[in-house]
Amino acid sequence: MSNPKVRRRPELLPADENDFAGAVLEGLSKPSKTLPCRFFYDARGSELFEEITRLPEYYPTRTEAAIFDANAAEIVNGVPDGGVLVEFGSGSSLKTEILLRQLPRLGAYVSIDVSDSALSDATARLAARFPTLDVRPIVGDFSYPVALPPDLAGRHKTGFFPGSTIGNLTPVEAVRLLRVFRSVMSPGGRLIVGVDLKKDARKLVLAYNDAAGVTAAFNLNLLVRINREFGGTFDLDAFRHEAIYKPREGRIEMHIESLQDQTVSVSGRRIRFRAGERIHTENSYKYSIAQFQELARSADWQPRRVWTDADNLFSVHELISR
Ligand code: SAH
Ligand code: AVI
Repeated sequence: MSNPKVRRRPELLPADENDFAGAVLEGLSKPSKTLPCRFFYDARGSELFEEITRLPEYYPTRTEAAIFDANAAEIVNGVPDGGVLVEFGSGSSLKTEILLRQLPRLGAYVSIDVSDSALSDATARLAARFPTLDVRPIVGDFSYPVALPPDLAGRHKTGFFPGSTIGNLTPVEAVRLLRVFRSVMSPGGRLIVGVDLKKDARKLVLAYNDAAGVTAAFNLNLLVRINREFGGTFDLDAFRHEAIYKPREGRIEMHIESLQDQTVSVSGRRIRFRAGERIHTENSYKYSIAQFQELARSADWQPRRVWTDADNLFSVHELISR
């Protein structure tokens, strides 16, 4: 039976907030070339990310899910009946189901993501599994204060930001984002954030250089997307995936490296690459618990409880608006 409360077509934010063409040309024209990681997530990119989450080397997803499984009742304690759960970068919403099972009287679940396809698939699945849940998908960039549906104003909001997606921002950007979330959640509000922890560099490097090459395909899919959407002429065989750990910055960096001197055309513009030149496509910062709590305080959130796994691979933080 279909759920009349579920909006199957996600709401759309203005297109200029998602200006892929401008960002691509700007990023590829810089002396050190970059591409923003939020553009990984077209339909194929979202599928590849889901494949990554099931890889033996990629420990974050299953470790965080196990933390939710073990502590779900405690984590949702603080979500009042009729309250709203707002998830940023919800993707497949699979881990969210662990919390939703504990929240039969939730007022609404707002899922925000740049990936239209991931949101639509997740919304359809949630409608089937949670027939009475009021799901409100919004396609958009969470870096901007998202206007929540007006009928939810005045309800208590709990923000949910799992997956260590916060690690894909620099610490300065992360503080800015946490302030944006505070404004979306105000007045009051609570935030549950998943954060990958610092650990042995070899384990980290393997998680981003899997043997099956799925992470490489995820990274190079950015070039496939540019070829398709902007008449790009990237030869996929002339570039390779690279992921390295930078201990000083405490981050994994993903790059796409040119294997030869070459010129590529994008939207009619010619872009030169030297052999060995790289496009920086993603950062994935790893924090200690104390480091992340300090970062949260700088954004005017008060850290409360923290949940981790026995091997201290991953952490889930509860933050309260100050
Ligand atoms: N929360 C899920 C998915 C994490 S992958 C999990 O924990 O498994 C990161 C998700 O964030 C993707 O679904 C991607 O489409 C989305 N995303 C990345 N940058 C975004 C942005 N700036 N605004 C909105 N969504 C974004
Ligand atoms: C979504 N994000 C937290 C993932 C990460 O681990 O930084 C994206 C990813 N990149 C490569 N593998 C997974």
